[in-house]
Amino acid sequence: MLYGAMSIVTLACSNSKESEKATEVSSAKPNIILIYTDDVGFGDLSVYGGKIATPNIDKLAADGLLFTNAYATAATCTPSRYSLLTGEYAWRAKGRGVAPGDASALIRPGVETLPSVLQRAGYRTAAVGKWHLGLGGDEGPDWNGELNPGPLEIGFDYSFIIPATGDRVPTVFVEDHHIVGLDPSDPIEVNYRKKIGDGPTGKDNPELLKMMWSHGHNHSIVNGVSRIGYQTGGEAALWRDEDFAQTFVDKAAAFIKKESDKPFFVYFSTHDIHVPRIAHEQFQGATDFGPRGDVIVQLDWQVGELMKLLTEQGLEENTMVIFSSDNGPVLDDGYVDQAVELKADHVQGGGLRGGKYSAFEAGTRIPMIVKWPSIVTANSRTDVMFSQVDFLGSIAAKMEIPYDTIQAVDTENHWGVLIGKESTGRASLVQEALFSNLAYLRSDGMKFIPGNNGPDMVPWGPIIETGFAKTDQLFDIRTDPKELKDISAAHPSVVEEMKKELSDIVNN
Ligand code: NG6
Ligand code: CA
Repeated sequence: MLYGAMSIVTLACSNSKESEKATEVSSAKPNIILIYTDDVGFGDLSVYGGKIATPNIDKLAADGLLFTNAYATAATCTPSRYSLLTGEYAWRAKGRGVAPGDASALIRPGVETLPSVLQRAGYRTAAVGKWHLGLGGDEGPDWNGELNPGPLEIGFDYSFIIPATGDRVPTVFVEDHHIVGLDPSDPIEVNYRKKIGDGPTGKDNPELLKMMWSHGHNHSIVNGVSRIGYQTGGEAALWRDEDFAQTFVDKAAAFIKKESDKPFFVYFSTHDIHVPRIAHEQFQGATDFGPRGDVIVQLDWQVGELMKLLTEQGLEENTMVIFSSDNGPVLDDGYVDQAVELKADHVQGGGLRGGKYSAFEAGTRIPMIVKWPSIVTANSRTDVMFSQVDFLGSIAAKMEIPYDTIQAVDTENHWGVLIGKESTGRASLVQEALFSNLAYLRSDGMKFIPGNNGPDMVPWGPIIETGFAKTDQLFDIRTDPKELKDISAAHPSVVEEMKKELSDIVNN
């Protein structure tokens, strides 16, 4: 199903006196849970036309507001997360592309962040799940010592994370400043340049794998899966991929139960549906779509568990739940998990062109739902353009908390759009694709992809068009939502205008 061509905001009306009263009582400082999923495409959820049933996520939409023109800032994880948390486009400095698992902290103490704004508003804040924004100072992470700086130094009161993604070493959980369950007599060592220790690798010992690699991902084997990077030691601390979902739900639940006498913010960053797609045993085989289907079902289960908790704790009415994804979808992203073979009629990008890594729409247009029963109209829908870089500015404005506008230079206040009460959003946004190439989209539907020398297909395994061409491209995504017709030759003045606008933003 393709929503791109819709042009009016449709908001169901239910403005009773009752709901206005509730608004006054509860709207000042709602709890906020941001469920930030990984690689979930615009068409991956059943509420967006996906073939795999996601009843709990669909229920969020039935209870809240569904976005059809919401965007991550980038088509990969690290830059999207960087921008979401800081309110600054990641491409403004080098070194903010997909981070290796031993990267230093990309967001340093003192930098303005969404959680630090919320701390100043009196919130208790937690980061649970995938991090992928680096840990430690310039010398890199001290895995056997204190992992500092990390989430706690940039606005989170509590963190329980995996350092990067499931496909990268070290394969351990980190709680606050330390690896969980590390035995000091068996220190862990990590190396991204050369093999260390005498453990098996995916390259040399494929017979030990429960899921074969397809490209990259053939270094150290942990839990029957080979990863990117080499690792040795730390045996007692090594994770089981199957346990991610339950572990994250438990950690978030414990935080919420402990902190619910104050407003709280939980950045619940699921590993699903990133590779390796190893669902818990209870979800394995849940659909006919293979491991990618399993982890979509597991993702939906996590949403259901969190919503159940809110209801049990009496927190549902005044908790704003935001559900979104960090970038678009990919099928084969490095493991042989039959995502391509079993896809059948599921259209992960919802009919948009491209996918993860791409400058085309499927790279950054992502699912987004906001549920907040006391404020947001149930079963409503908006096609107003929204960028995740605006969470900071919007929430800060709502809380009336000043923030560092020099650092958080790209964020704007679109609170009204976020809660479905405003039909004008930002005028334009920048989309970061592979190799930091940029595309530029205006709210009038004009999309400009500057000419560049990048490859036209992602140059390793995934069969995805990058959207790059040697010459400038122009699309009108209102009339051509699949970006099939480059109209740059017919509209040279629009190309020039947009080139100038993009250059002004880049040089700001
Ligand atoms: C790529 C990995 C891919 C994934 C991606 C980051 C290879 C061949 N591919 O380099 O598997 O890890 O990085 O994904 O190594 S992201 O969602 O975290 O940005
Ligand atoms: Ca991602």
